[in-house]
Amino acid sequence: MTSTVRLGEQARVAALDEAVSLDELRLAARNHGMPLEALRDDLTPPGLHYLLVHYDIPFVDPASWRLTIGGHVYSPIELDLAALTARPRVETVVTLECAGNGRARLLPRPVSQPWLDEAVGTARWAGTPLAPLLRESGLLDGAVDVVFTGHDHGTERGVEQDYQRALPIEEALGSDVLLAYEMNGAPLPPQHGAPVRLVVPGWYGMTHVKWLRDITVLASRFTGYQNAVAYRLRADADDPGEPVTRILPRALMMPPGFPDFMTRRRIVDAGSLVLRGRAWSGRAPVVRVELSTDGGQSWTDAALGESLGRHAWRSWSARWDAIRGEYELCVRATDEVGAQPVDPLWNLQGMANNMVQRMAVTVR
Ligand SMILES: Nc1nc2c(c(=O)[nH]1)N[C@H]1C(S)=C(S)[C@@H](COP(=O)(O)O)O[C@H]1N2
Ligand SMILES: [Mo]
Repeated sequence: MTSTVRLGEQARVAALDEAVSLDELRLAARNHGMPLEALRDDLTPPGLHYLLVHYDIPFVDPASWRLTIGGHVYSPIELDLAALTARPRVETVVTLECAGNGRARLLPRPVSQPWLDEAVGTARWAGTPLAPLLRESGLLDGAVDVVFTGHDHGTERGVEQDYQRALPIEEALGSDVLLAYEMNGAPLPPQHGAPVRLVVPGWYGMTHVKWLRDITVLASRFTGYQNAVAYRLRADADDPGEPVTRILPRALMMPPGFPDFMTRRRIVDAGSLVLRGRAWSGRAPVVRVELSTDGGQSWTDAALGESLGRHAWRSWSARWDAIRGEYELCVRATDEVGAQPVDPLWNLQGMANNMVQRMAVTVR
């Protein structure tokens, strides 16, 4: 049995009747979701973009910031911010989603950041492509993984660590992978990785390492915590599981009408209305969005809006002739590989649960 499996045994699943704990609430108060009404915007204003920070936000001085590229390379590189921003500049609109989105809707509930549906946001990231820099560092034969290390530090299930995530070399050399220094036309805000973060379009959030300080090429598989223990789809503690990689399809609806304060149930006037939202997938292009007004028993097609880019969410709209009564609205996306499941796909750490969104609505 490998250490991968043993460390995973500490992942805790709540008892069936166990309420969200103060520890989970503390995480949820720090790491906020995107208010679903922000689905109206193509680009999420930075303060409304979801936020996930494993440890503390490190405050990094841009003047003394350096990035090193080393390891299994011929000529290691060190860059300051002026040298990085002087390199070719690329902009790309990318939807980011936390791999734990949907976790709190699993039964039993894996104990961690308790996201419902809202751990998502879309930004226009500007930066310089990573691949040319890796090539300039003189990659040696036999490179396997590229490890990205942030400035933040903590312990997680007993393991002290810098936040580190590795990408297979062929993914790290992808033409759309960026070292980003701007979000929606402004320098990165502290919470989103200032001064420089990694952006890997199409991959779940954990890959997009913030407060980047070091890039290390390895001639073997990275066995660090965030790759080998966290972010795996495990059936149980003995299952090493498959790694979590690209974003599965999901559609979300902008809540119609107005909310009840405590339950967030929507109140809508009877009549014809247009429901709107966004859909995305990092795995394959979204080809269809469907709406259900009867809790997922029957579905009708929504109209898809224009694409903002391969890895940006796409708007959808659907007309609903709302008649007085109580409803559960559902929406689901289908990409070229398949549709979102109506029922959740359970795993030990609550990763990649893209079950359909459900919204309680009263039509008056
Ligand atoms: N250095 C560092 N990078 C990180 C994290 C972190 O805790 N430390 N969290 C990751 C996770 S799990 C997610 S979902 C995204 C969240 O990005 P955002 O807060 O900019 O939305 O950042 C990723 N990058
Ligand atoms: Mo995440």
